[in-house]
Amino acid sequence: MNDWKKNTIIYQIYPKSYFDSNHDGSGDLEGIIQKIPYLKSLGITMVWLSPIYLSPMADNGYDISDYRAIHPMFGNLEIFKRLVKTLHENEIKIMMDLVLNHSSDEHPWFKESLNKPSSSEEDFYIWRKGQKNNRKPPNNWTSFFTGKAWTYKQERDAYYLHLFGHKQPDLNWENERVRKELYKIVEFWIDIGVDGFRMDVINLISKRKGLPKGKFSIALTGKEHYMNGPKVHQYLKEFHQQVLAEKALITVGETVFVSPEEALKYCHKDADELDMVFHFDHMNVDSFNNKWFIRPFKPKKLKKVLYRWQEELYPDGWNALYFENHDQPRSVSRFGNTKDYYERSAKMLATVLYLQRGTPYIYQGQEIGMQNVSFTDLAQYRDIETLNVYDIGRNKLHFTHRRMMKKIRYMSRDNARTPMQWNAQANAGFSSTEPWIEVNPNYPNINVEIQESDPHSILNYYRQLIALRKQYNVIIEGDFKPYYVNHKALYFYTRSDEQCTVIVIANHGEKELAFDVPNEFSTEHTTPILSNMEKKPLQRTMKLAPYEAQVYTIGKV
Ligand code: ISL
Repeated sequence: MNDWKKNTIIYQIYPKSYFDSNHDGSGDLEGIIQKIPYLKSLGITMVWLSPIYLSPMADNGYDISDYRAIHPMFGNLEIFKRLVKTLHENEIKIMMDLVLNHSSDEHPWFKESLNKPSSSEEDFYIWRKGQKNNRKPPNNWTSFFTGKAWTYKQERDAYYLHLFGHKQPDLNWENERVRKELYKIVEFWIDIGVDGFRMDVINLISKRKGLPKGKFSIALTGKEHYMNGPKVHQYLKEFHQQVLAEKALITVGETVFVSPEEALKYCHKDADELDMVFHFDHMNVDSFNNKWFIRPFKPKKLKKVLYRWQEELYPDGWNALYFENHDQPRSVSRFGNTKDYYERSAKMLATVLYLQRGTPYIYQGQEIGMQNVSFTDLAQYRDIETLNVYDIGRNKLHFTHRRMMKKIRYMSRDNARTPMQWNAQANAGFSSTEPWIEVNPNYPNINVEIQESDPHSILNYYRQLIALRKQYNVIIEGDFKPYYVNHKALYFYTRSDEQCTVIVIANHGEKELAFDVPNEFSTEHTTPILSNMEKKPLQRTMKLAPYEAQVYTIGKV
């Protein structure tokens, strides 16, 4: 991977919730343009936009009905081009979200496929006759959003496959015409000047021939027949060769349920597929089998997963470093302590994550420590997955309302989707009118404006971390080595190259922690370079307060 790619620091924007410039309650592209000075001040070098294409918005834009058009809620192509130009003038690149596993059922391709049946190879979607004289779906696969992965249509007297919502039919990648059409779409955006792509659930695009019956699973029945499916690497190599190769693009694939070994097949430096992937191992540490079966968070689990990925993707792969995105709860609420150590724990989490080897992804609002939202009423939620899960929980599993609301408050994707908190004015300065989803009521205390003026804020800590990555090449390229791997709360790892070593130490716990610094590190020639408390010298025996983090350099820089 080229150096510029390794140096890139990516900031994810969920456009609907970022900044509303036209007073309709939803964020838009013009709003992002207005916030470019803020983005620049963070030091990030690329923004990734969640989908802004034309869409009926059944899944907030992850259901696309025209891949070449912008949803009017966000603006139009002219404004988009101005956004690209203005970002580029500010030395910020732009990454688009590509949703190529499925489209919307309102896409003309689907309408045509519905009304003009063809043979299964020529179809743009995956249609099958049902079992039992067409009365039962073709197989037992279930959808990511609960329920069956098949919907019957009278028009064709058949069922179509949708691994997500019923308004998100899966595209038939077996059909070469489908692939060619999708590649043309990608070229369209490259020609406009886009610098990278995040590929939604890209490891699901190849389904096993015959669509066999799946093994029952509380998580997802059928997944063994399409996760990293038989032709996924063939397709991605073709995609790379025909469209992506030789272009200055960053690509990241969202790959659900991959192991490091599987991940390497996508992002090995010689794979000619993707630069890196988003895995979910660390997002599963507080649940069991299925994200809605929540269990208490244990810091050691998280640490082990992070270390494992650091070690196993080295040296031929490359990590995508993230704790948050538009599908995940807020990390400080999840892995930190918002009650007693709110700021400190938010900074500690950022320290251990972003000094690892890989590309940092910061999700909007994470840099100010935005927290989960405590909606009390189901009607306050907007997310399709959340609403479906409530329905199944109540009506199929007979869980109480209280139990379901507790799960939702912890895990709902809407935790990440409440409007960006800009200031203490009405609607958190996000919009002059009522937003599409309520703002987190904590906005008078947690917002950009307050944190701008406080040198010790979470926001300014993120700026320091970003600056460090730019200052020390060892943080980008250096080897990773963990110590105290079995300790339940202590992070101790190094990054090193021939010139310099960076030591990262942190206490992911509620109790003070004492430990010895291994003898191989001289305490004399170390320099403290960052801390979420007071910087202090490295000593043979160290004490760390709850959630304290300290970072040092040894040697020439
Ligand atoms: O949040 C999840 C549901 O439990 C994840 O499993 C999520 O569905 C999965 O990571 C895929 O996510 C991506 O594709 C979805 C879309 O809803 C998500 O927003 C997107 O990130 C379908 O396009």
